[in-house]
Amino acid sequence: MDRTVLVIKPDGVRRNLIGRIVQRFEDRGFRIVYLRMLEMQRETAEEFYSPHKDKAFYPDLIEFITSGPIVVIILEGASAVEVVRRMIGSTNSLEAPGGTVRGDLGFATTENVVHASDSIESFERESRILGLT
Ligand code: 3AN
Repeated sequence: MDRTVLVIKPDGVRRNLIGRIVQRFEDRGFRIVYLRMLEMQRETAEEFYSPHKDKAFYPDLIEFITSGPIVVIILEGASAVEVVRRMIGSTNSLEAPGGTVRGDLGFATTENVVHASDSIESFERESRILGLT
């Protein structure tokens, strides 16, 4: 069994989508092994998104992710990283296919409802930064 980090971003929380998002992953067969609502501190956000620090959208991204509560979840299941990435859809919600979280619930790129680890290494890195391990 693999594990992955799923984050419901501030737009998802503000729009009262927590239940519906979590439901999708439970319905698919994932087990929730950790779930917590928290506010990401600026320092944590900067470390979390450090791979993007030279991108033009980085300041907006930091502003956005620290703009309100988020929900941090660890999901466990077969090929969790790959399957959850497929279930959230592409970064730009407008291009994400129907049936994915972003395709069904999102309409922007920075404010794209959820984050999920894109590799086992990212899962380990994000777990460490978020203080989950
Ligand atoms: P993903 O979340 O699909 O793995 P990443 O890791 O490439 O996407 O980007 C991290 C976050 O940065 C995205 N979730 C999104 O909020 C924001 N982002 C990525 N690319 C762009 C972009 N071209 N314009 C605005 N925001 C972006």
